[in-house]
Amino acid sequence: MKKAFVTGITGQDGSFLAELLLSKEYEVHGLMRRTSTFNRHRIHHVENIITHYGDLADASSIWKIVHEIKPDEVYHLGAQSNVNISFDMPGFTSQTNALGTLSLLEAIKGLEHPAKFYMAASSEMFGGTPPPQNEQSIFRPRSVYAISKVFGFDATRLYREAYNMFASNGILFNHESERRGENFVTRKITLGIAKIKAGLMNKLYMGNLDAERDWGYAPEYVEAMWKMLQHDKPDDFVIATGTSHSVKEFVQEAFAYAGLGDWKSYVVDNDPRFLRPTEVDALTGDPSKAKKELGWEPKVTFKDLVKIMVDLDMPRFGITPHGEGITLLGKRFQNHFWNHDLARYD
Ligand code: NAP
Ligand code: F7E
Repeated sequence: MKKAFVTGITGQDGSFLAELLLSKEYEVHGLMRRTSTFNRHRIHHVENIITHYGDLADASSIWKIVHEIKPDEVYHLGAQSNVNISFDMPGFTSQTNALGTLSLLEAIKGLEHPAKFYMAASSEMFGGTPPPQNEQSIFRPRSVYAISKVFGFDATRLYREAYNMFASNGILFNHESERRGENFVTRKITLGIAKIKAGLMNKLYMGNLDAERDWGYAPEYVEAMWKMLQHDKPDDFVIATGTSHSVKEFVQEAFAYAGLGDWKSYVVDNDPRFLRPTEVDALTGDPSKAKKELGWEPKVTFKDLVKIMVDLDMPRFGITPHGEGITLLGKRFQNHFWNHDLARYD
């Protein structure tokens, strides 16, 4: 039985990856940080995950856990992953994403049999480089988050070359799901729609609707991570759909699918709270290398993704996708869990 260690197991990707690895009969270990509120909601339905308390900002905890587990494969997904918040918390973002990666690589290097290593790098690293972006495109980071990921990417390559480690970078473009963090734009939109339909809110405050992103479906992207570590050699791969849409198009598609009519009656754009000091205008990945070498190809389209997310957020508020009103269970959710104002979050 292979042993995998996943940092960021409580996050969107970590939860899908844990399910995938368990289905492949791995022993799955995950890093979990101590928080005062419950942070396991994405994995509490998954049995057999072995969790370890630690923090990427605490190198000694990382060293100890890696040496206790002695994993065969390490999937490094833990990060302060919100681009906008990285401008507010530049130190923590760098400590976690850049130095945290270094601590993990050092710990793995110290093992008698160093584990294979997957680094969750990001399309955000391309920043100001115009699309389409592939493995040869230049990094022009436009946020502290992006800088911290360039550090992680370079450290991964360095350990591959300097110490002959099996260390691969996945340059993943945006991928979303019903488990996406609530302050990323797609989820903010689909949760906003559900709240509007439930009568809890009548306006959705947003930032720049002109930005373009290449959005895929997260469960398909974690398959690519696993494939990278099964490949015959360590390497770097772009993972993307190859098509992009503006935030406005996502809004339009989602409001129309939910049957709310003209989105302009509900959405306030260019709210300064959600504009970034520097924006990444357009990202479209070229995933040809992953297709050719890993046999990886996405199937879920942009329209499918919108449907999945709208369909799965509506029932959280007791609304059926095409809106026959609100159930008793929905009312309980409204009162106890979801009765907060999304406009206060980015
Ligand atoms: P996510 O939902 O924000 O999950 C991030 C995970 O990192 C959570 O488990 C979080 O723990 C953990 N974490 C944060 N700070 C930590 C620290 N100091 N020590 C230990 N753990 C810490 O992110 P995601 O969407 O699953 O993305 C997974 C990875 O891929 C991230 O590295 C992200 O930067 C990268 N990425 C994501 C995308 C995307 O579109 N989703 C695209 C490219 C790259 P808590 O649950 O306790 O907060
Ligand atoms: O923003 C615009 C915003 O926060 C997408 C992370 O997973 O993908 C993600 O980073 C776009 C940006 O994702 C709002 O300005 C407009 O142009 O959903 P997002 P992101 O910044 O692309 C990359 C690949 C990662 O690696 C990251 O970890 O949408 N936008 N209005 C807004 N964005 C937010 N969050 N909120 C708004 O109200």
